[in-house]
Amino acid sequence: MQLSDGFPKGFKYLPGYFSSEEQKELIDTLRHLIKEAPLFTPVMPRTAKPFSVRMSNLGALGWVSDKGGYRYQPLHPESGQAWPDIPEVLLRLWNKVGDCSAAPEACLVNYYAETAKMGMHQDRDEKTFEAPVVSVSLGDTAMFRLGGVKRGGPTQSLKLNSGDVVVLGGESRLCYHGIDRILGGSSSLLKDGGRLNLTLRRISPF
Ligand code: MD6
Ligand code: FE
Repeated sequence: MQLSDGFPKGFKYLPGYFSSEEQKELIDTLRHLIKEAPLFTPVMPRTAKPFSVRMSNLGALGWVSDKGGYRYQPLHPESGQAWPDIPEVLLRLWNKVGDCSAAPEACLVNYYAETAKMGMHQDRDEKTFEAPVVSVSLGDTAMFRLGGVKRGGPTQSLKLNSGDVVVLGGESRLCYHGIDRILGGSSSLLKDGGRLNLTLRRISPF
């Protein structure tokens, strides 16, 4: 089922896309990958204020933020190592739901402890907006806020549960969005609680 009523064109909300068995396998895979590319705490450009979310990346390029700005880079900022490959299961997801002929180049991994959140933002550090951003939620439920392409317009709130997939493509690609809060204890998928969000992205024009 694909719910699209009331959502911007090109936005897809695919609740329960991954079964609980598939979610467990994905978490096992991610646990190994995060050992190779540990979560780090990015800081805001200029102010150096730390994000409440911890991050890592998979793929040829990874999104980082530090005093110098936001950018994509091929190496982990702390270990200096290349990011691990994006696992097959996520490449398959992109091919199924992304409506895009080019492969993803980055998978941003965001870890939210119970108190973490993410302010309203657009994903616009990519060099192309032709490709969508495909997002997977795992672990505790999040309150996701979706706005329009202009800051300050009307917004709607959506609960993202473990296993849900969201696609920001087409006209919705540059919609503002953020995470208002995490519902702590709502899932037992992650041993230590909290939420993982994966976002698959294409950076280069194709
Ligand atoms: C999150 N998601 O779900 C934050 N970005 O934790 C995002 O920032 C996001 O869900 C682009 C496309 C889909 C998303
Ligand atoms: Fe985003």
